Amino acid sequence: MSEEIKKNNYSADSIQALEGMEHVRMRPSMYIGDVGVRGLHHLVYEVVDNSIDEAMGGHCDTIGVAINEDGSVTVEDNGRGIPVDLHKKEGVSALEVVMTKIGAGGKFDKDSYKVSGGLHGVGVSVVNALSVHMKSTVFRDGKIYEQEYERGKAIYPVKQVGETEKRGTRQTFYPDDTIFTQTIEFSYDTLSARMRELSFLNKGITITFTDKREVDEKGEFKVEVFHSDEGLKEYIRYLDGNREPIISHVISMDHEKGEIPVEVALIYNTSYTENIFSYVNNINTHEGGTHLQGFRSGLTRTLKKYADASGMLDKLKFEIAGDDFREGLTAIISVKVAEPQFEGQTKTKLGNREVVSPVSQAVGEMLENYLEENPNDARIIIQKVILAAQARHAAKKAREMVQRKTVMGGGGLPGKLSDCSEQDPARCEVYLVEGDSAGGTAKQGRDRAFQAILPLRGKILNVEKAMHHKVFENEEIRNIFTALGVTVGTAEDSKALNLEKLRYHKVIIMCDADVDGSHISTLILTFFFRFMKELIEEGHVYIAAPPLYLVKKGNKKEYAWNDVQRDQANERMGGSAAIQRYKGLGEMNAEQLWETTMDPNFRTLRQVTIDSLAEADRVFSMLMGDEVPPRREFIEKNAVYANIDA
Ligand code: 0RA
Repeated sequence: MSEEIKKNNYSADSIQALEGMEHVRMRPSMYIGDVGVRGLHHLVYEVVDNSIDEAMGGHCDTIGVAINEDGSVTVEDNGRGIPVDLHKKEGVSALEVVMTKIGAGGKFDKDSYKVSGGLHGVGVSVVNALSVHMKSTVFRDGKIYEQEYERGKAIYPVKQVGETEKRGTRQTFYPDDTIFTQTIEFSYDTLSARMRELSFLNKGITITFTDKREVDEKGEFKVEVFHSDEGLKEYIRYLDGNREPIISHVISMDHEKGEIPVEVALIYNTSYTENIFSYVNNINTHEGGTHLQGFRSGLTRTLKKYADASGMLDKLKFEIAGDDFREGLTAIISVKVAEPQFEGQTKTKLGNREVVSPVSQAVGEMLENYLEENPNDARIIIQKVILAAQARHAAKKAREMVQRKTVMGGGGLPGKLSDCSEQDPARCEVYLVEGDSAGGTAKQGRDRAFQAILPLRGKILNVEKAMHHKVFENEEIRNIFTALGVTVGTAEDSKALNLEKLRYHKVIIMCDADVDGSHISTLILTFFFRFMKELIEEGHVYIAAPPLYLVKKGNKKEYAWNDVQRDQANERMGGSAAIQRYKGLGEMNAEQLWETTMDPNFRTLRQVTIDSLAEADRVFSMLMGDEVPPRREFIEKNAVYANIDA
């Protein structure tokens, strides 16, 4: 055993095989959350996390991530390389212990800057257990070592395969399709968004992301290089690129206070949206927690103090509330916590109390300095806060109107809603349908036992550009709230959505399969994302997929959802079938709409999911905001299915 390893307290019991690899394969969701698309991508994050840890410890600066030709993934870093010498207790190499024993990774290197935890940090052995094949290559002490595994079991002991000047670790794995039965295909966009996010969260590291599955016209792979020298400051500029700032700089800070490294960046823009993204150990904490609490209290306290001293609030007739300080605010908070406690429904809420005050203090100091040095910006911010308070009073009135009219208030359901007869929300679904005429067809075609129809008039309000009270005053939007039976505001949080009375567990957006239709779906999705995010996060939102073509010959008919299917259907019918292109839902009769788009046995529903809140925010602000060029570019790039679920 080497000196280094002894120094790191690499003793017999420091590696504990907590659970067997068999257990991982039996209960994969316990380790990676689920075995769907999300869990699949989680494998990559797990492996990359280890390299990020190595980089944060100051041992490497470059990470390569590649989707290979065969669909496997390779992650490589230029760190110290995982040790390969003998592990006394286990009688095999340290590498083999890390790769094949559950729970070994975390306790491995006490000196290193290790912060992984929570959702991630289950260890690379979990990835190994869930892969049909995995190969580790270590470049260390001038030598190249290799070991391969099948479904988590080493197929030979670590062997030296050559010499090298390089240092580092390379991991290649091919996910097990008997575990990931839904798909083992990695999404370029999902991985690329995460690598970008990681590069902003860990400034100075270079992450190269390559997709080798296909080549472009020039015969080259798709490659992106992510590197950020300014970290969160740059991240804010990226996120808010499609919004108009009202102050001259991104306000930011990066320091360790006490034991807890805190990084914060923020800006104010002309929008009415509060956009705070919080991270703990590079994990997006959707549900917030103590770091967010610290941020809010630091922000409110400091701005309030400044505003009071400025005299700008003197003639004000109403109270300023915490929310008012956050309208038009985009902020990112990133903390690193050694032993994070994650709470909440999705285990994405930080519970560590000791985090509150260091974050609050750091934010306070940062803001105080900025306001002092930029009095003009300070005035602009306070003015915005006052306007927000005014608007909030108006919005509150409008919202109370909606509440009074919701089911519980006895105001009844919207007149346009054709409800279903089933009472159990878990079995009920509602179709939000573009236009009254398609709504009529859907009403005839549906199974009224469990399917409700709510027709929406033309283009619903673009909430991205509207003040909040306008949103709650809008009739279509009020109908959606009332029909769904959800309300805004809980005892804990005035803006949280109350889903307890949700009347349908599937909310299905059904629009024409054309540009207008996709615009309308996007408007509805934007509304859900900004005002009913929990509805999406809980998996209740779906998009229906009406067919594009009807292919018909004699008494044979087939529907097609794309040109390939159309041509195949035509061929099956001998090549001379009549082809009808549906220009909208309106061209289908009730029976056709049922058969293709509403019958649970045949329809395709696309569930709307959010990989990254930050990326989704950016996409919505771009699609629905003022700037035209980036929107056009996005739509051209995503021509067939604009990837709105980011
Ligand atoms: C513990 C000890 C040492 C290296 C690592 C962990 C290590 C792990 C990973 C995982 C991915 N890339 C990695 N790079 C390094 C070695 C300590 C030493 O050499 O002194």
